Formats: sequence, C-alpha cells, structure tokens
Amino acid sequence: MKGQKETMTGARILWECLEREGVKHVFGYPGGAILPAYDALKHSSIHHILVRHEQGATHMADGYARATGDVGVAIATSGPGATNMVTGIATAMMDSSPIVCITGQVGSKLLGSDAFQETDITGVTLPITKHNYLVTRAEDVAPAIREAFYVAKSGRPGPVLIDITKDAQQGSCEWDWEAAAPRLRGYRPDLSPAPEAYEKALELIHESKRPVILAGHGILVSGAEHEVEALAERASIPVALTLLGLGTLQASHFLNLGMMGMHGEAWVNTTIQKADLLLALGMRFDDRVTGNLKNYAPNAKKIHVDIDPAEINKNVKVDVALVGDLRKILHELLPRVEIKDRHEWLESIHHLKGDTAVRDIQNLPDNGHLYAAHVIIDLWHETREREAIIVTDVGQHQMWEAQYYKHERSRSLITSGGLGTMGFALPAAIGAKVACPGSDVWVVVGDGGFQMTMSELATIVQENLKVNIAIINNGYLGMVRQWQEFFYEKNYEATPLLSPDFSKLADAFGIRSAVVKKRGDVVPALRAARAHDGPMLIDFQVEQEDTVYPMVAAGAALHEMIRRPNPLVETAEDE
Ligand SMILES: Cc1cc2nc3c(=O)[nH]c(=O)nc-3n(C[C@H](O)[C@H](O)[C@H](O)COP(=O)(O)OP(=O)(O)OC[C@H]3O[C@@H](n4cnc5c(N)ncnc54)[C@H](O)[C@@H]3O)c2cc1C
Ligand SMILES: Cc1ncc(C[n+]2csc(CCOP(=O)(O)OP(=O)(O)O)c2C)c(N)n1
Ligand SMILES: [Mg+2]
Repeated sequence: MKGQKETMTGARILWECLEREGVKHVFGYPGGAILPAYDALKHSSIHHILVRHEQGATHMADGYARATGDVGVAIATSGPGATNMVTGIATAMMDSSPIVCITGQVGSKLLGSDAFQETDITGVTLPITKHNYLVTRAEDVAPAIREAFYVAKSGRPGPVLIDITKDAQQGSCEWDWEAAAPRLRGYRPDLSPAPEAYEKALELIHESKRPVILAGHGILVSGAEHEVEALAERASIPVALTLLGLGTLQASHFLNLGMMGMHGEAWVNTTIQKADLLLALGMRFDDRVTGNLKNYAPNAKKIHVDIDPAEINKNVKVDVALVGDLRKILHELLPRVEIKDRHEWLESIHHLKGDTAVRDIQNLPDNGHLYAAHVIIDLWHETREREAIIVTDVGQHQMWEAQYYKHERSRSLITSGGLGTMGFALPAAIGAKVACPGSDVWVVVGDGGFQMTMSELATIVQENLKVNIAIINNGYLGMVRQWQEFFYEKNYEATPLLSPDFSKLADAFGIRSAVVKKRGDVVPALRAARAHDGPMLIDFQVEQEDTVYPMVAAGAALHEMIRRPNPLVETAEDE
C-alpha cells in the first residue's frame, strides 16, 4: 500500500519485491550464504525450480527471458554457486537478454577475509553484467531489486547481478515499495535521434537502387516486427536476417532472403556485397555477419538504427545513425518513406539463387544416409502448424537448424549467438517451457553440448515438463572438426567424441527415448515424441563427417564463400 511502512527481514523483502516485479518462477540452487532467503521462500507464492547446476539456472532464466521478453531470475549461493553462474551471465550479456541473478554472500563483516565460500562475484562479473550490486544492509535490498529489474529490461537489455550478504538477508528494517523506486541519474535508456538524422536517412533510402535491410535481434527486443515488415513492403526492400533476428520477418515472406553471414546462404551474402544501401535494424555487425571488414559491402551507404550508442561505428563505419528504440524510430520514419517498386533489384537477387546449401540437401534422395539436415527439415514439417519453440545449442546442428528450419515468428528460435555457449540448449529450453507451457518446446543439441548440461534432465522430470530433445549425434565435436577439415589438414585432434548410450541415459532419468538411424524413421519418432505426454529424447545418429556449407572463413570477405565441392544433386527450383 502506498506509503505504508512494514518491518521485515531482508530475505522476506527480497521475495516480496520479486513478486511485485511480477516474478512467478525462479531457477536456483541453495547453499549456506543464501539460506536465509530460501528459508523465507515459505512466505512467497513464487515457484522455485531446483536446478542441477547453477549454470543451468542462468540459462533457464535466459531461456525464460528470450521466450517472453520478461526478466528471468536465477538464484544461487556464494562462492562456487556464484562462479557457476558466470557462463550463463556472459551468455545473456552477449545476446542482450534481461536476467537478474541473485547470489548470497558471506556476512558483511567477513568480506575480504577469504571467508568460507567467499568470492568477489561483483568483481568477477563486472565486465559481463549490465550492472551489479553488493548489498550489505536489509534497507538496500528493495532499492537494489527495483533498480536491477529496471536496468535489466530498459534500453538495451542485459544481465544484472545482486549479491546480498547473509546479514543483509537476516537483518530487519522498515521498508516501503514506493520509496524504493529506481533513481538512476546518468542512465539514459530513452535516447532519440535528431530530426536531421531522419532527413539524411530518408534521403539515402529514396536515392538507393539496391537497398537491403539487415534485420537483427533488436527488432524482437523492441517489438518492431510489424514496422519492419511495413518498411520492407512499402519501399520494396529485401531483408537479410542475423542468426538472432530469424523469425522477426516470416521466413515465407516474399522479401525475406534468409540468414546472412558466415553460414548464411550464398545469395544473401552476395546481395549484401552488391547493395548500395544497408539499413541495419537492431543488429550489431558481429564479425560472423560481416566477414572481413575491409571489403564489407564496399559500395553501400549504411544506416544504423540501434538503441546503444556504443554500437555505432564500432565495427562498421556508418553514414547515418539513428540512436533509440527501433519501433519508435520506425513509427516516425515510416509515413515519410516513399512507396517504391524495386522489381529489377529483387529479380536480380532471385537469379542469384543458383546452387544453394539448402536446396541440395533438401532434394537429396533417401540413399540410406541420415543427414542432420533431414532431421531439421522433418522437424520443421512436423511442428510448423504449432507454436513451436526450437532451442538450439552451439555447433553444426545450430547452423543447420538456422538454414533449414523456416521460422515464421519471433521468439520461435532461442540460441546462444554471441558467446556461442555449448550446454545452453537444454536448460534454456526448460526456461522457455516454464515461461510458455502451451508451446511445443524442442531442444536441438549436439552430442558434445548435450553432455555439458545433461544433468538438467533431472530438472525436467522433477518439474514434470514436456520438453522434447533431438540429439544430433555425429560422434564429433562437429563444428570444430569442420574447422580442422578446412584449416588444419584434417588433423582431428580431440574432436572424435565418445558418448554414453543416450537412450539408456534417458531411461535412467525415467524419460522415454528412441534411436533413429534412417531417414524413414525420423517422422515416426518425431510424431511419437509429440504424442507422448511426457518428455522424450531422440538420439538421431547422423552422418559423422558432414559439413556446413557455405562458409565464409575467418578473415575472408563475405562473398568469398567455401561452397560444397560436389553439389549432392543438381538443384531444381524449390517451393
Ligand atoms: C557457431 C556460430 C556460428 C554463427 N554464424 C552466424 C552466421 O552465419 N550469421 C549470423 O547472423 N550470425 C551467426 N552467429 C551469431 C553471431 O555470433 C551473433 O550472435 C549474431 O550475428 C548477432 O545478431 P544481432 O546483431 O542481430 O543480435 P545481438 O548481438 O543481440 O545485437 C542486437 C542489437 O540490437 C540492439 N537493440 C536492442 N534493443 C533494441 C531496441 N529496442 N531498438 C534498437 N536496437 C536495439 C542492441 O543494442 C544490439 O546492438 C553464429 C554464432 C555461432 C555460435
Ligand atoms: C562451452 C564451449 N566450449 C567450447 C566451444 C567450442 N565449440 C564450438 S562448436 C563445438 C563443437 C560442438 O559439438 P557438438 O555439440 O557435438 O555439436 P556439432 O557441432 O557436432 O553439431 C565446440 C567444441 C564452445 N562453443 N562452447
Ligand atoms: Mg557433434
């Protein structure tokens, strides 16, 4: 109630504030320094999900955040509990995902004494959090929580960590929600461009004959999907997407070219290299996207719309920057963009669609080999009618998923892009399923990455979550093997990978499973998984030495792609 003061422990204030922030679930693991908070959980309606490793908690919070746009919350104890969170925090930081991590800390009087399970976690996470707090008094718990949620979600989202000493949890104070409202001088998440920047941008768009929109993750963060589609249609501009932008424009949209970058389709990269204008919307010109910067889109003027001023001219020098929230900026810009028909440009792009990575596999007859691409294509066909969320891990399977699964809506793909964190998929999928219980959630994971966090299978069972798992089992750390194949004379050092019998492993957790070795068995297995009312794990034993094409080698220009040496079949026109 407004202005009403109550006396409570810091621990109770913590849960009270989380509830008021709208939190329904937290992912965590207890220990000594956070025990007062766990003890106070009995007063709260928040559901705590016990994970098997604190890294899992952070990825779950991240998956929850990416599935919904809401802040995901993870909680752990001090020392090893806190350090186990580091990978998940860095993952969220690189991909601008809003999570709040709460850690217990030793008593404030013991700080700096190498006390049992003391780690300076605010020091450790300083460079990988958007902001962090060390709270040593019960009075500071509420303001820290409120600020943390505001910072995590506003502007460019990101992870925030709050480290709360044991005595701050145990101590009591008067508190009041209103008085704890965030007051952050100097934090300006609401920038907007100057009128001249709009004028200059419009001029470039109207002059351009060969424009391309580069659609990034910021589109879904901003909720600007409709505005981007409207801009593309109004000005007849084709759209290339980053890995994290997939789904922001329907894959089936006639202006959607597909993914750009290192493993983007050849025609997409060639189109970018030929463009005379790049309109970068909520994307940060990652090096996987640009290739060698020296000859990146050499003839193109560049307009960059991004909420973070630090991204402007960071990697690619641009002609016009519009700094602010993308949706707001497009609202301003759209009515002033001239309606244009650029059919010559669009037709010339269509002609570039010669041989493609996608089509040569798609048209491959069933010759007894099971390719990862088969699994992904069939998964797409089997789940496309439903609101499926595909959560991928990192490696070759991640790239095949990006190439072959046609994402029709935002947030239908969750993947670790910037940090490329193996072990992300299974826990992130748990977070996504908790956030969206009505969605069909699938993990697409390599045999390597799965073994990094497979202990979270127990979390799925304990929480009774229907998460389906497709292991793309190629017997290798496939993406690294691919680099060895191309750049290290096929010296497959440390990449052949022995795995447990995944089916027996699933059995040990009480999870149903299947093993698939033939193309013909893919669809029946996928259907069995969907029909089963619990989680199911499918071990897809695929071709071992398959390669992701095309590939722009590190340091090469975007148009210098390594192509499949012998196209598997001559391609006919697809779709
Ligand atoms: C094995 C592997 C291979 C990869 N290969 C490729 C590849 O071939 N192609 C590819 O594209 N990626 C690839 N990636 C992913 C790549 O590393 C980057 O993660 C990805 O390109 C980043 O996409 P992004 O810039 O759209 O998203 P982010 O990195 O999330 O950047 C989003 C941008 O949007 C801005 N933003 C956020 N909110 C708003 C808002 N409200 N308004 C305006 N702007 C906003 C942010 O400030 C930021 O600059 C690969 C990753 C791995 C692990
Ligand atoms: C935590 C972590 N360690 C190492 C790497 C480097 N790495 C990138 S892809 C890859 C291989 C992944 O193998 P697997 O999970 O089997 O997937 P595949 O490439 O075979 O589909 C490795 C080791 C990484 N991205 N993350
Ligand atoms: Mg593998």
